[in-house]
Amino acid sequence: MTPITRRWVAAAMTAATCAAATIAAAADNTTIRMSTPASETDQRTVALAEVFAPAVSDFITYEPHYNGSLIAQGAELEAIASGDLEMSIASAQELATFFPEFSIFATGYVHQDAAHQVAVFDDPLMAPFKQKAEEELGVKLLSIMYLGRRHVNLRQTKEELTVMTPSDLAGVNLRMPGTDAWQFLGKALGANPTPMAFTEVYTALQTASVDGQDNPLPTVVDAKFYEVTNQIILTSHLVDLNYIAFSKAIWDGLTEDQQAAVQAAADAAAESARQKQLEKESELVSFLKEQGLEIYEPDLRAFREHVQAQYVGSEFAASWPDGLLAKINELGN
Ligand code: KDO
Repeated sequence: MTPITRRWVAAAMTAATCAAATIAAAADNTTIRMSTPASETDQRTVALAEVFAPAVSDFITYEPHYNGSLIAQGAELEAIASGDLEMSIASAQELATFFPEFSIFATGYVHQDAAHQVAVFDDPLMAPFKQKAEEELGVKLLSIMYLGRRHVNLRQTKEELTVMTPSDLAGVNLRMPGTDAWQFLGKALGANPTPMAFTEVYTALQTASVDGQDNPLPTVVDAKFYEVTNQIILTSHLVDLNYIAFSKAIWDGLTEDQQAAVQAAADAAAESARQKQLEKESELVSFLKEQGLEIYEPDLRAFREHVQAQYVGSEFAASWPDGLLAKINELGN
């Protein structure tokens, strides 16, 4: 973190700790505000509402806020640090804005599948990352959620633009979420990335202010992007994840039994969402084809090699602890 960010976070965390102590002293029941840009029908938020919330309802009132309605996408971690929020579904890209080394988990073609994500998250290699987020940001990373394989999804028909290699994306105005790690990935794919909040993407596609976006198939369906796009190129450029992020100040005010219940509930919700998301990924190709979208696999080797080559020698790679990429690879197939 920069010195200014560090000072800001330290001050915000002190405020959050005081607020949490007041809450803990005042009541056995704590309200947990969860904010996300995702909808209430996204499998991750469904699992939080249907698996997490009931399991902790004795001592937690779960208050979800969807579609970025409470906190704008990307501002959730700061909000948790300052006590304005208690929970979010955070991306590695967002954590990388505070701790650049998290960008390793946001790098194209690093994670291989959902099981690999879990193996990495549960491995001791993750301990210093979790510790830093707790100690320097006041955010406890409880569990890992599977978002899915991100693919490129364009307005142009395949006839207008066929994408087989990264050079075919030259000049394509691709919406990517708005942090440096996301923008870097968009460039690494060969496209011209445009930062934009998730909640604005549908309209941007509809009005042709961007050519396309990237997201896993369940998100393309949940957010109805298929209504305003014509093709999906199965680039699988990022097996995407989110962390269930929880206020450390609130966590510290819970009893040991309550902490264990919160942890178990988060793990159960993550597992439930992962299975549903995997199921949806395998089913949705036929649904999307029925909606008239063209779906095809590009030259995956060309994409993988191009993306990986962009990271070599990048400022992101410079922040990765020595040997970490090799350890992550060893945990895969
Ligand atoms: C997106 O903005 O494209 C993204 O997929 C990024 C993810 O990290 C995640 O925040 C997600 O949006 C939202 O939860 C909406 O699904």
